[in-house]
Amino acid sequence: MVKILKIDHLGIAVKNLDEAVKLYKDILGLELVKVEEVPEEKVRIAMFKVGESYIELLEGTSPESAISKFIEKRGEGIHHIALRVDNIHEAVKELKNKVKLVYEEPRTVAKGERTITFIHPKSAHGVLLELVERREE
Ligand code: CMX
Repeated sequence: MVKILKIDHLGIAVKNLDEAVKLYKDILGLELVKVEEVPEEKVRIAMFKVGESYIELLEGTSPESAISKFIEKRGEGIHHIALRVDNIHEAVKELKNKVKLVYEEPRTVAKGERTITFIHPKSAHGVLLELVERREE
């Protein structure tokens, strides 16, 4: 059985990251943990801490980005739910014959900080599910 530890974050696709940050930081008063570019995924993200989890705002940095395509088709909104796993390679081994994975070989991104894959929304009742293992909190 895959060991899922918690909801790591909710990913929200936005057109303009700096504009969206104002709502979460200045109006809602959440703690902005970091803003970073993730070139492997062609996105720029802002992470806000909400209790034990995060809200991740994502802006596409290229028209080919999954985020830009999502916004083009559906507009801004919730893009994915990320589940923290303790061992992503074990999780992939366990799941690959049961669901459609976007990356059968998990990708390590953000200078090694996390390793990710996704369960395709067609295998998950219309929700894109990210699986993420973090090197450290
Ligand atoms: N949530 C729910 N459904 C989604 C979706 C999402 N985020 N993205 C696409 N879909 C739906 C589309 O609406 C479409 O449905 P219909 O056929 O009913 O119209 C279907 O999935 C299309 O699937 P597809 O043809 O396989 O591919 P897409 O080009 O739309 O890409 C996906 C979908 C999931 C493969 C692509 O978005 C992907 O590779 N995602 C993983 C990478 C990613 O999302 N990176 C950004 C985040 C990075 C980070 O968190 O750091």
